Amino acid sequence: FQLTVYDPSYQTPDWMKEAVVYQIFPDRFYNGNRENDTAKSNARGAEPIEYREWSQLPDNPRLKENEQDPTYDGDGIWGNDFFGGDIAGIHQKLDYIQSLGVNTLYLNPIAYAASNHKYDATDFKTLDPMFGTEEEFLAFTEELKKRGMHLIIDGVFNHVGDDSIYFDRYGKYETVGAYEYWSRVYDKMNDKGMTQEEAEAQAKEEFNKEGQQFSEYGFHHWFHIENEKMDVGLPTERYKYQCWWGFDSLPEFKSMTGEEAMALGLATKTNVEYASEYNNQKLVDYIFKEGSSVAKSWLLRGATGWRLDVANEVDPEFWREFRKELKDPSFQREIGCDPLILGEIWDDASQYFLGDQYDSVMNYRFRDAVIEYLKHGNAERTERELKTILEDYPKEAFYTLMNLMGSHDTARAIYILGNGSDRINRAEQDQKYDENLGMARLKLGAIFQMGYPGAPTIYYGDEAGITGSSDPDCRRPYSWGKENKELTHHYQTLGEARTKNKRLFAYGDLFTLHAQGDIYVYGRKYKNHVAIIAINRGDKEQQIQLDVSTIIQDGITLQDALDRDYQITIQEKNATIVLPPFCGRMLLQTK
Ligand SMILES: [Ca+2]
Ligand SMILES: [Ca+2]
Ligand SMILES: [Ca+2]
Repeated sequence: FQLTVYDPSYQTPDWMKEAVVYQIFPDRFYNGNRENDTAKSNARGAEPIEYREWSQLPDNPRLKENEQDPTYDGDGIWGNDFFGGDIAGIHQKLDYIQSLGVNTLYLNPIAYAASNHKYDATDFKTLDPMFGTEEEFLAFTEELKKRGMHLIIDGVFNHVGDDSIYFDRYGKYETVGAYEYWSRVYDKMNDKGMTQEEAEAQAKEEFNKEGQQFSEYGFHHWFHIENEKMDVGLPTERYKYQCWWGFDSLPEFKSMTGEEAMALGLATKTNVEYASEYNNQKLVDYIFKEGSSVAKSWLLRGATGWRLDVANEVDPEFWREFRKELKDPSFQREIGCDPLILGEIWDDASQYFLGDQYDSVMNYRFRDAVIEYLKHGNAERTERELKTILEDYPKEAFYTLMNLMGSHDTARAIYILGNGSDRINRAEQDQKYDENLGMARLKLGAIFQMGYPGAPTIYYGDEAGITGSSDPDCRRPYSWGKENKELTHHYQTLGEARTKNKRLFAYGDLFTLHAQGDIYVYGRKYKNHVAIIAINRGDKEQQIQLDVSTIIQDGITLQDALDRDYQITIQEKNATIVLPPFCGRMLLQTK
């Protein structure tokens, strides 16, 4: 085991401990304003926008590339298919969302970007025009506030899109982007034999004449672009530059030494003694330090937290300073809340929970452990895995974790639980996938999540029975009018129980009462208030008798929130629980 030594004053937002989260991929939830569907004329560069009907599936160019699928109906281009979902659509569906017991939204990126997933920012500070206007966004956050709801948005501060005001590879924006600048400089050096100094001077003059603006933040110095051509003679010919995982659509912020940053006019001092994006002080100012920065301006517009994409690829010092700025008491007073800082970390996140970086992470460890149990039994193993998480993390972080069953980055939970394989491109193509089995197990997974410490998180449409293999199949439009009502009702019942017993579930202690084979039982206790969550993932009825004297007294009666005819009374220290096949119970104390 490990010992995590953390700052004793480490605190995380209580609202996240009390949260039930609904994650939305905004293009795919609901089209609340058809006018913005055509707000842009192009996707990335000169690529067209591929408009798709709500009843269609996401374009998956792999179906064409790998399989020559005769039913393929896309245009072969990645990330340019749009369905029209927007902020107005989410706004209009808030009653429905709240009916699930949800009090917090997590939206995939909403800032201006070329692709449908928007992890390729064009302009970090502006709402994407296809998602709506500034007014629509402010009306939305105003409504969330009125309803006491919170909003987590998604930030990618490791890279941007090549089609952006920062890089401007395609010459679309008034600012002088880095690619636009250096490609012109290198062309002059290579074609006209100029020195770099001469080439830069002439390029600057030309940009000024064209009426283009050099950003005061020095965007043109934020990236690493070399005087070396790639793909020579092909339509994709370009100068070589550093990009995320080799994707030329995603240029990465350059790591630089303090001396380099000072020489480029990006800093007046060295922040760290090694090459880091954190030495680029103008970038730091722009992303989170000044009042009009990306991170602060969205919080001032009503968001209440940030989910940080590929957080582990950015210098931890960057995040330490990020936390200091956002957690500053006077800034918290200004925005009226303690903003959540949540990292995208897939494995052990202990090093980020020492009090100086994150409040929470997307808890994929929880997802993996619960899915493993639901698919294969062996509750002992899952209990060990979950206990390791509990032991690894400070309590403040553990109770704030985003406990998900799936996301935009994984196949849908119902599909995986129904024995679908995420190596198959489309759920319907997997002969082994059993949707009814997936649904039965998903229901149990929802019970597990809703009773557990941390914020249970529903990926939009999981509660409606939407299926899908890995990305992009897991990003299907919400099935309005064709929802699986039984499943939705199940989530609503659980959400109601979680809401009515908020303090118990948000702050209560956790007790594993039994974890063996197909059966997993845990208890929650807050002051004198107790709940028992009992799950049988097997296909045989089981009756279990458990000594519960550590958390509950004789004579207390508990009622199943999911089957109100079922009650148990504690007798001689014991709880006796009958669990039919594929049954989960959320047993709550009656008065
Ligand atoms: Ca496409
Ligand atoms: Ca729309
Ligand atoms: Ca430009």
